[in-house]
Amino acid sequence: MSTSENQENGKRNIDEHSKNEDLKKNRESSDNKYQTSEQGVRINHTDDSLKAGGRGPTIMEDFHFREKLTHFDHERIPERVVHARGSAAHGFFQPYENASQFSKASFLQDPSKKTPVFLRFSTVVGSRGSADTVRDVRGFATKFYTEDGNFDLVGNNMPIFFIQDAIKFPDLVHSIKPEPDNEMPQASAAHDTFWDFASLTPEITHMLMWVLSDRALPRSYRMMEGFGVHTFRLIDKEEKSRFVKFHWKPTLGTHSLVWDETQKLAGKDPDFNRRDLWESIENEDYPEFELGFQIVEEEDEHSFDFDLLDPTKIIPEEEVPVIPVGKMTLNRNPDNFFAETEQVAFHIANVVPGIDFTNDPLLQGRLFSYLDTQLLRLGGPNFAEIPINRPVAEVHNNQRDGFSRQKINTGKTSYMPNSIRGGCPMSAPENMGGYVHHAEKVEGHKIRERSESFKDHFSQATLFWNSMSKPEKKHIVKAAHFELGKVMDKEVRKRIIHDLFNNVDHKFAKRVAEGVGIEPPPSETIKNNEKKSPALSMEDTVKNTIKTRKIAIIALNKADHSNIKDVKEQLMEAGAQVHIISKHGGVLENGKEEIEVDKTFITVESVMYDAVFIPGGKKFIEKLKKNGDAIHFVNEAFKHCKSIAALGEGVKFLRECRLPGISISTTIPGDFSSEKGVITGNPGTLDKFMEAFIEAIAKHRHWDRETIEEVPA
Ligand code: HDD
Repeated sequence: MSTSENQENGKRNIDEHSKNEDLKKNRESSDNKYQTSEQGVRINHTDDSLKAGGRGPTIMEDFHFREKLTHFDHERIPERVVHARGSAAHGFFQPYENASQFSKASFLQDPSKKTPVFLRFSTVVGSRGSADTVRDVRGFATKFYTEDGNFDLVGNNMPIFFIQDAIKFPDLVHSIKPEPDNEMPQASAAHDTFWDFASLTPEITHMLMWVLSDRALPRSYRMMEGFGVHTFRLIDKEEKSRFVKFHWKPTLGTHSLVWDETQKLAGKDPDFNRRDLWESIENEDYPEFELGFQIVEEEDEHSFDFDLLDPTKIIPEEEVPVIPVGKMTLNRNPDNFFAETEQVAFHIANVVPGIDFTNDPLLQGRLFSYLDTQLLRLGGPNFAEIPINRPVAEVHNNQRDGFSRQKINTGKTSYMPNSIRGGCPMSAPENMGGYVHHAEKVEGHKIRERSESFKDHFSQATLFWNSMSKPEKKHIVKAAHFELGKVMDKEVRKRIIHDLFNNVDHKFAKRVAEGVGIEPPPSETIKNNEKKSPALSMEDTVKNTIKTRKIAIIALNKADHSNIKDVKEQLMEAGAQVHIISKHGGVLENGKEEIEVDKTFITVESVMYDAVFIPGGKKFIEKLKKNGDAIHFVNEAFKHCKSIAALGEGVKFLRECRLPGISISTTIPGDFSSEKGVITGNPGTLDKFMEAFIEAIAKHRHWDRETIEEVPA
C-alpha cells in the first residue's frame, strides 16, 4: 500500500472513531488537538521525513524529524539500582484522632484533615521489565505531602533487613543481582553468589526466614503489611522523644500466593500485582492500610533482649502492641507512569518536625544513599521540582541553578545573611515549626566495629520459625529446597544448613538438608528457644471478608442460568468480583436467555482467580466433562488450595475431576457438603451453600488438603 493510501486509511479510521460521541467530545474539548514541536510550532505532517525528492536522502533542516528522534533516543533514564520495578498510586492519609501525645507532626493532629500521599510498591531485585510474582521482598514507600513539608516513609513488606550496617549494602546487592558474567538469573536470589554471601553473613539469618516464607509472594500489594523497619523517634510538642516502629496493616489482611502459582503467573500475567492494584482502584475498591505505632519510652530503650538499633530485629507485637493511629486510602491511579511512578524520588532523610532518626547504622547509611542516587537517576539536583516530588508546602531557599532548573528565581540575592532582600528567606524560628534535630547526647571513639548488642543473629530467626503454622513451615522448607537446589557449590549449601539453619532449628536444618543432598547436621549447635509470636503467622490474619476477591464461574451454553445469577449476585453483594469464563467470547445461551461471557480459557487461567464455581445444567455438564481446559482449571485451583463450589449437576463434574481426599456426593443434584474448601449443594440448599462458599473464600486457602501433590496440574 502506498503512503498516501496508508494515510487515507488512517484518516478513515480516525473519522470512524470520531463518530463515538465521547471521543468526539474529548477531541473538541482537548487542548492538545493539534501537534506542535517542543517550541510550539504546529506540525502539519509527521509520517514522512523531509527528503530531497520522494526517493532521495533526508535533509538536515528537517528540525521536526531531528527533535522527534532526539527526544526518543533520550527517553530512558537509569533504572533504580534496586526496586527498579514498581507500581504506584495516589491517595490520602487521615489520623483517627489527635496523636499529639506521640508526635507534633502536623499530619497526625487533626482527624478531619486528609494529607495527600503517593505510594510506590516494588520488587527489589528484578529489572523494570521483570515479573511481579517473583520470590522477593516488596518495597512499600510512602510520600506524605504534609503542610510542613514532605515526609517519606521508605519501608518494605518485611519488618527487618538482611544486614546491620549500610556499608554492606553494595555487597548484598551485588550478590543477589544477576551474576556479572552471564546476567543470570533475573529477579531471583536462587543462585550461588547470593547464597555464598548469605552463608558468610550470619546476621542475614532472620531475614532469610522471612524471604523463604510466603510473605515473599504477596497475593496483592493490597494484602501485605508495610514496615518502616528501623526504630525511629517521634518528638512531641514538649520535645520529648520516644522510640517508634512504623507499621502498615492492610484492612483486607495479609495473604500470599503459592509458589507454583507465582511461577505460572510470571509467564501468564507478569503484571499480576500491578494489574491488581490498577484495576482495584479503577473499580473503586480502594486499598486501605492502617498506620500503627509501636512506642517505646526512652527509659525502656535497654529493656529488650535485643538492641532497638539493630535492623535485623523486630519488637514482638505481643510485647509492645501496635497502636492504630490512622488510615491511608489509595484512590487514584497515576496519569502517567514515567512522570509519576518512575520519577518519584524517595529519600529516608525527608522527615518533618515530629519525626527524627536513631543511630541504627543501616538507617544512618541510607541517609546518604538516597539523595546520591536521585542525583544520578534524575539528572541533577533539581529533582525535587519534578511535579510528583514537589511538596505542597512552599519552598524558599538560596539553592540555585543546575541541570533542568524549573523555578525562575527573581532578585539579586542567593546568599545569607543579606540586607538587600531584608534578610529573606530567613531561618524559621523554632516556634514557627523550624526543624530542630533531637539533641541526643553522643560520645564515643571513632571505630569500625559492630556493637556487642548486635551479635545474636539467631534467636529471632528461631522465634519466626516457631511462630509459623505447619503449612507455613512446610512452605519455608520447600522454598529452601528450591533456592539451595539452584546453588551449584556444595560447600555453600552445607554452610547455609550447618552454620545458619541449624542455629535456627535443628529439625528445620535436617528437613532442608534432606532435600538438597547435604549430610544433615548431627545435632543442635545451640539450644534453640521456644518462644512464639502469633502476630508473625499469616494464619492469624484477617479472614472474614471476600471483598475484591476474584471468582471464576465456568460455564458453556446450556448451563443453568439461575444458578449462575444467584451465585454471582450473592458473591458480588459480599464485595467479590465475578467473571463468567467460557470456551469462547460473546454470550451463553440457554433457551431464550443469554448471559454475557467475560473471559475465555484462552485469556485467563485459574491462577488469576481466588475461587471457582461450576453451575448445574445437564447438557452443559456432559459437554464440560470433555473440556480439558475446564478440568485443568478446577484441578489447578484445587492444587493451589482455593475454594471450589458446584451446584446441581455441577457436582457431577467435580466428581469427574477426581479431587484427591474429597468425597463428592454421588447423588445428583448433590446434597449440601463442605469439606476442605470444596462445597457442593443443590438449589434447594442455596442459602447454606452460599454461606459456606463465602466463608471458605474468606479463609483464603485450605492448607488441610494434604494430598495436593497427587493433583496433575
Ligand atoms: Fe533502599 C530504594 C527500602 C536499605 C539504598 N529502598 C528503595 C526503595 C525502597 C527501599 C522501598 C524504593 C523506593 C521507590 O519506590 O522509589 N531500603 C529499603 C529498606 C531498607 C533499605 C526498607 C532497610 C531497612 N537501601 C537500603 C540501604 C541502602 C539503600 C542500606 C544503601 C545504603 N534504596 C537504596 C537506593 C535506592 C533504594 C540505592 C534505589 C533507588 C532509590 O533508592 O531511589 O538508594
